[in-house]
Amino acid sequence: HRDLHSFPTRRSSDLTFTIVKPDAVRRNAVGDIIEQFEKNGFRILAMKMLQISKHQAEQFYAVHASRPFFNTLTDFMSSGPIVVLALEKENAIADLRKIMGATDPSKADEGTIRKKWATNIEHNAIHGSDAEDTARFELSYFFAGYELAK
Ligand code: 3AN
Repeated sequence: HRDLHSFPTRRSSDLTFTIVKPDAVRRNAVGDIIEQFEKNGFRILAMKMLQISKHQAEQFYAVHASRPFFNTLTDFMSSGPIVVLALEKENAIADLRKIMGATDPSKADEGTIRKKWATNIEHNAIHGSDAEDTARFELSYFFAGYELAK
């Protein structure tokens, strides 16, 4: 499955995947968060708004299946619309993590997206891929290769 959806024309480290989570959509933070991507040099390759089912959230977060927060996390992620984006930049994965801020917003640096918009460690406004293999899986979960800008 992964091999069918690899994106061979780009360096994997330059491509990442992000979600504006339901809490941030509810707070009308979509525009502000996308502005942060563009201001920080990310190019939007694909973007869409949708609501996922509980089952889809469980598939997407399968790596966290054994964690104690899996059930509330997947309830939350399926609780309202989300915005998913494919982003391109040199060193995209690491640089997105930098502007997101720490998972726990009380530990997030000033000026980060989570510092501004996250409510708590679970309702934390944004998801960003943490490595090349997870970025590849996450991109392929939400986008077909033909949907990405050239
Ligand atoms: P990150 O989103 O910063 O990569 P992960 O991958 O450790 O963090 O966790 C995935 C998601 O699970 C987080 N974005 C957050 O919504 C939720 N989460 C992580 N740790 C906790 C926790 N201790 N309690 C509740 N939810 C958590």
